Amino acid sequence: MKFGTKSIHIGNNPEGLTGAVITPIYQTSTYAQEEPGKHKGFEYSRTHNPTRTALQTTLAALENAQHALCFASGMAVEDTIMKLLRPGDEVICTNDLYGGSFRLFTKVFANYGIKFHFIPLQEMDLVEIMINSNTKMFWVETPTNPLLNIIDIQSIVEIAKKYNILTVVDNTFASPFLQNPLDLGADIVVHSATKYLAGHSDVVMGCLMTNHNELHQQLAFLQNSCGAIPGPFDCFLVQRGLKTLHLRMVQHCKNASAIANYLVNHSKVEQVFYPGLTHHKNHEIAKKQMKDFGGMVSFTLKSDSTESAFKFMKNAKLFTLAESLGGVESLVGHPATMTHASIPREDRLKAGLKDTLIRLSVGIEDTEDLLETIEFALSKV
Ligand code: P1T
Repeated sequence: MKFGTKSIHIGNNPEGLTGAVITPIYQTSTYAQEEPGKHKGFEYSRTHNPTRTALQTTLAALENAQHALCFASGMAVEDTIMKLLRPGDEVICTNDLYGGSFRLFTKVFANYGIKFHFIPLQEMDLVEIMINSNTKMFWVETPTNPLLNIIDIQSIVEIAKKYNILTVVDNTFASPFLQNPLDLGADIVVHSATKYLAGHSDVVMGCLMTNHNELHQQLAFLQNSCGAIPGPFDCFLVQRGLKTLHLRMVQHCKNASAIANYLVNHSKVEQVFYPGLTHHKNHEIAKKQMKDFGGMVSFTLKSDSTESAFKFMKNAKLFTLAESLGGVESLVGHPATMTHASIPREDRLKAGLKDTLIRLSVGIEDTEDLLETIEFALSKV
């Protein structure tokens, strides 16, 4: 079964009592039991809820996984995965990653004795040097947020298997329509479902998928013990969003590619970060592991004043100035003061994230209108 059919049919079955075609929002905290311990598989909604189960079934199918778990946010997923580790364990992470992930790792889990190494994982020759007997996990974000670096998942997995290290891939920027890390050997895939999966900027949620039965059990245990679950209404919204993911992603990619190619040829633009550009340094790896190149484009202007960047953002009227990404409407963001402000400036600059970087989450509007907006905003710089 192909992706679009799966997103519409798997996990979406008419409900037994009435035949309702859409899975109901089971707004209940608990379930009647016939006798103590005798129930229909649902005891309490922190552990299981039918609306959540339906969504998890769809999500697992979209990442070719046996198991999926949904959480209250992308950060709640990351928090739960880190609880697989013990004091003294070490994690090797991408040095360009979502600022909130950096904050969780360095400001929360570092206090519990877990050590994080941030390196450019796209430079494969650096990877093996960082491994020691305490290394337990690779945290791979690809494409990276916000610089759109591409990390070779298969090559990381090869090294990870050699040293018995878990590979976790944050697949938020690609979406399962463009990239399936489990097929490339990763152990766990993570999404901020807030983004492309939900797709309409109206819900905050996270999810993970895996093919390991034991890991799934451990993660479900942690989820139930710690409790960061999404509510049934949010599950309904994400399940609805998923049904058009395959259509939305095509237009996101088309628009982003048109904008990236326009920016590359503009006299006021210094550098464009988009893995679909043939001169992008990881373009060949992107071509190998992704079906298309995604809806995110970052760039810098030749003028190195943040004021110029702000002027662009102010005048790009169809791009709302806001955090987040992956919704149908285009957004523009300034990572240094917004999504990545929690990373110390020195570390940001070391990773290549300049104060003047502009990040676009390109929506699914008509291409011509978006190009016109970009042209106008650049004329004001
Ligand atoms: O916002 P939340 O659903 O908790 O997801 C966190 C998260 C995890 N991973 C990646 C790659 C992300 O981009 C995010 C959230 N990012 C933004 C809010 C942003 O604007 O970049």
